[in-house]
Amino acid sequence: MSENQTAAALLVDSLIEQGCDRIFTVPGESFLAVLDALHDRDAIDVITCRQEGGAAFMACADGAMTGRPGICFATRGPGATNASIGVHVAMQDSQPMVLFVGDVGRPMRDREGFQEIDFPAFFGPICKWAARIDDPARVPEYIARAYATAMNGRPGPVVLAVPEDMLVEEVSGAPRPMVTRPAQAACPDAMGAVMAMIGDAASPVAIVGGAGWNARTREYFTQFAERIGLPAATAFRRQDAIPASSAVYAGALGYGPNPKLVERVKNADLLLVVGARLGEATTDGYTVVTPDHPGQILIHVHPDPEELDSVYRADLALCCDTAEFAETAALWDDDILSFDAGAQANREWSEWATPQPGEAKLDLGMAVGAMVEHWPEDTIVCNGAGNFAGWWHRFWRYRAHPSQLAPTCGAMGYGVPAAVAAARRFPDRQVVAVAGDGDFLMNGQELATAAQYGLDLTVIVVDNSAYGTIRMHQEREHPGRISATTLANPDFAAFGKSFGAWSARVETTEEMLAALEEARGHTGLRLIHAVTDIEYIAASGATVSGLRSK
Ligand SMILES: Cc1ncc(C[n+]2csc(CCOP(=O)(O)OP(=O)(O)O)c2C)c(N)n1
Ligand SMILES: [Mg+2]
Repeated sequence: MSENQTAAALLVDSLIEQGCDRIFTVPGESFLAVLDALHDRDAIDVITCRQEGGAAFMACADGAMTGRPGICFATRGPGATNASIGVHVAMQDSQPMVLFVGDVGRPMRDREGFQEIDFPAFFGPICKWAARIDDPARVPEYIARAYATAMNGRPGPVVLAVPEDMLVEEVSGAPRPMVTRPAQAACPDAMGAVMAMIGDAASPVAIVGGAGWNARTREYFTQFAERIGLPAATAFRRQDAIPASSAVYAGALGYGPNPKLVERVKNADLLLVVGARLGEATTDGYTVVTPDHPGQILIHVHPDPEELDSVYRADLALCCDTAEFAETAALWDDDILSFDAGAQANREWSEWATPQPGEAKLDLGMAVGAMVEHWPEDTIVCNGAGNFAGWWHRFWRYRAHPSQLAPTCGAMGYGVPAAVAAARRFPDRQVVAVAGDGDFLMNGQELATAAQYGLDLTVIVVDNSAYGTIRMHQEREHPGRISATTLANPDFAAFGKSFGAWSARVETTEEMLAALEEARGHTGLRLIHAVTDIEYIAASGATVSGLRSK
């Protein structure tokens, strides 16, 4: 039990006890006491960012990589509202994260004090738990609970408001011991039923990823699926859940999926869904798999009881840790049928994921194909939202774990901050942020953070002078009536250079391939400004004018 410490010092020591080794922040006067406590605690690497949206995205991505909450500190009203995008993404992406918000002093509360917001009310609907620490003596309890809540069941974000005057109070007390994610085993009877149901199936498909899926889950689930020839598809933006090198990898669901995979899922007589929520993007608006899925058996394995039998009716619902499930399945020693479908689905995916030269002056399919050949297998690919991401989702081979940092909730601006977090967490790996011209300028200023910390990462800005995705939908709904979707852009290569990056501007496939090679040979910041034609809009080969004529 320590005496004479501030609540802020106890808070920081409680974070260290929970294994926190990094925080992302934009400072504010509301939590100076925390910054002061961090001054002489080397266990925590403090990353000072340029906008709280970027800082919160970094924390979300860090949580996705480590499985323990990524930590962000932001100041009251203006900082917290900026950071809210990261909280929303962590919620929809099921990623563990804790956002601390410096709050107004307790004597100022409820007068609409300077930058005051009722944070538990503001964040309540977009996080797992939002609370305020009023009593310094309870700091250890709140920190341990924040970690437990962020990691338990379906992981997600927690928001804790910390009043300025509470942080400077002196308090005695010690951190609570480290909490771990409870790993509930799969019930043996239910496992027997799973195996019997799969054994009776003619055309089963697995859809996996999410909810604390980790390297162990991946390893065992892949073993299991390979052993029985089970086609293993990944949920939207969970492509690193199964190695792309697996002989039964069937590709990813989500936007622009392989039509053959969609047919396979629709025609499956049994779906083994592990970790995935079967959200709107994965199921294309709840159509690829319908909530009642007539004629199909649905086995749903998820660590959170709230997810089971909620949107989707499950024929068999297993509430357990995905790694526990996968290990038990991999080591199951009763013989069950083996299917040809895994190899077949893998061939269909491989064909779909192999780029063919197209008409475009700068062919992004060929560029990603060249990256697959020349960049390391464990390269981490990060992206935000926009059409540009489609080429990487379709043609990049996500072979390592983690190797995909991409918001399942489709928030723009995620790629660069996620790449900053990845480059700091994995300094020996290649990290690539792929961004659109719209997407990039949402958080492109975090290149300053990358430069400040000497990080090695490459940014590819795909510039079609448009909010292309929206333009594409606009052309379909309101042909020929372009409204609010055109962008006049800066010189992105010069922008990169201003942060000290090596950069190049490319307009053709040949120039792009050469720039990629050169970028790979450099260290530090690298930026490729890839100028593309808005007409050439989707990895599926669709064009804006093609849509117009529909
Ligand atoms: C934060 C945020 N704002 C708005 C949107 C809506 N939105 C989705 S994609 C998109 C356009 C993306 O443009 P760009 O980054 O240039 O990529 P492109 O589609 O042109 O490849 C917009 C505005 C969003 N998903 N997220
Ligand atoms: Mg664009």
